Amino acid sequence: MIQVTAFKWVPPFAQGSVRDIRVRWALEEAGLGYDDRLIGFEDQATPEYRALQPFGQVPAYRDGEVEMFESGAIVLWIAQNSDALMPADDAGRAMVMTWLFAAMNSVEPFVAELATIDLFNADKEWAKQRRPEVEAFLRKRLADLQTALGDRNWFAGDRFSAADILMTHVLRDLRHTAILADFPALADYVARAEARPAFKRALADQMKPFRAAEAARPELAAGRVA
Ligand SMILES: N[C@@H](CCC(=O)N[C@@H](CS)C(=O)NCC(=O)O)C(=O)O
Repeated sequence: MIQVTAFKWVPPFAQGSVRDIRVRWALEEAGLGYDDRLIGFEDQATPEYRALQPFGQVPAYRDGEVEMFESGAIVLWIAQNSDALMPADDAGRAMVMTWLFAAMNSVEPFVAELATIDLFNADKEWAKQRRPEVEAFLRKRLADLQTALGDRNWFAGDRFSAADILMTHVLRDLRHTAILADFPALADYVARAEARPAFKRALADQMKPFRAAEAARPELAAGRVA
């Protein structure tokens, strides 16, 4: 049975964004069942967990064949054997890989820098000074991304693919801002991806343990944002 590690609970700002959702979503699209192995913060530093994920993070993944970490690599691995996530022809596969890496390497750093400022450092003086430039760079990247998408529904060959899982997840990390509203084609793209039943199942399954933890300890839910 495929196994994916995930957290038992994370603070509200991270709920729905933890990177195991990338893997859960890919597995759902591929029609593959899996077990989620839930870990607590106390498990992250254990030698047993570090052997699976050297940085103590989630997700880690194992199936009958391989053990892996790095969500992008895991999604790519799952996609290689799934028509739902990757076309059969070489040109199509190359395009999926291209856009999957574009999401992680050419878009995510800009989104992550803004999120780091807004979610962890908003009240710091350096963050207030740096934020306008970070947002300006991000907006330029989003404008280029929107142009690249054009009037297509999906990034690689205009069919849903593993690349869209990564790109959607990256863009979702802007949902604490209104920035995406200024890029309507990208906002529609994210909405289209989030409407997929496989995404909804992945999200619900990530949230399930968080809700259970909060039902047992209501103080954990304090500060929830949508
Ligand atoms: N590049 C890694 C990053 C994994 C990562 O940042 N995981 C976060 C959750 S989204 C985590 O486990 N954070 C806890 C920590 O770093 O201690 C991947 O994509 O798998």
